[in-house]
Amino acid sequence: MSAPARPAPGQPTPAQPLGVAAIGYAFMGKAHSHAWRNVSAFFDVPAVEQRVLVGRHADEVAEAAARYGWAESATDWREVIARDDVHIVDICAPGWLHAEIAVAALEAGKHVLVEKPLANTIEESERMVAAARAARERGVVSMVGFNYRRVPALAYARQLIADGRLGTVREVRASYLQDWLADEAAPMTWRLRKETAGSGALGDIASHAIDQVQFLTGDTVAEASGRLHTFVGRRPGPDGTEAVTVDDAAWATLSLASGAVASVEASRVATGRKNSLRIEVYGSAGALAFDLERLGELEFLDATAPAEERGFRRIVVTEPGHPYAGAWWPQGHMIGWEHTFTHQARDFLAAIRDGEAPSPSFEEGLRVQRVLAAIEESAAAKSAVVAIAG
Ligand code: SOE
Repeated sequence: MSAPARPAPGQPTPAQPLGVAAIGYAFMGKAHSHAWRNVSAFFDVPAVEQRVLVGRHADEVAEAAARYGWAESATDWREVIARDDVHIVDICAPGWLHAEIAVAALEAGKHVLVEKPLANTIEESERMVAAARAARERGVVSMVGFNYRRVPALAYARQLIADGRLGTVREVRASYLQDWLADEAAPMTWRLRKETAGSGALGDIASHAIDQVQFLTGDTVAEASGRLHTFVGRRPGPDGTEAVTVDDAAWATLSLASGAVASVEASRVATGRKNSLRIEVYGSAGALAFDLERLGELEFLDATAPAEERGFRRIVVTEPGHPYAGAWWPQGHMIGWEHTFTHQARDFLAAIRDGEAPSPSFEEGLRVQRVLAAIEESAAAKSAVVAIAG
């Protein structure tokens, strides 16, 4: 670990706690609040104070702030990012707000953590990357919240692959299946409008799968071909039914720079699948399999073992030597989905302390965005293979 960096201008000295403001108090705001509340108790990172929770509706955000441990609530994010006692801005708002808030916060010298996907469009993502680069010169840190990188089993899978235990990676199968939209009566939300969400299952959950493909293999997607489909075209809203303008499901095949090939499938109408991010990686010397619905386990096959002994073994990823696990409970005592956000906050705070650029950076977020855009372009063209720039 490098020597602790001097605090960026406007940031506290190491002895002072970092003040956090979170923008958004729904599902992601709740998950991030839980992480900020616990991170300094379980990990050796700078102390944080949950200063302000921001949301549009004064009463609701005040109630959420009290419940989730925030000192205050507010409705105007612009006033909040101007405060001297706020050093970290955590953006949990819908995608269409990411770019405006992130750029303003970075320009104000605040460290920024933003929920995935980075933004709704390439243009917004590029603006965010430019602001993050300029801020980095001033010691200001930024990161995208692809929280599944912080599932201990997936972080360990990456280590096994990097250590060569799979040999040459040939194939990755990644699927992310949910069913909260399987019911045609499920109501309209901002997640089903292109202008607020950017895309449907593609940006919301295929983005996680694509990030995992690149994270696990350390490789980059070079080409994509894709297909999108909307099964339920209208959904009930407050004023009658409304048109759904995003995909319910997405499929893609991806070529990686190394020559490996990945398939990605994402659906929010996969009846019976609740939150199933499944990843399989096949290499010349071994294979791995993971399912988020059993997130404490990793299956590993060592193909160098004698054929008679070969088979997938189930590793319970709770040993002190496994990533993040040692900070929690004795081995075998499982942690859950919410802990991935605590691990994410841990890595973000460690990067601030050490003056290092955390991963996934906004550049990595933009790279995922380019893959999403290529899948959309290919789907619209109904056959094309689209090359990914950069
Ligand atoms: C909704 O589909 C959602 O909450 C995603 O937005 C999250 O990123 C994923 O972790 C769980 O599902």
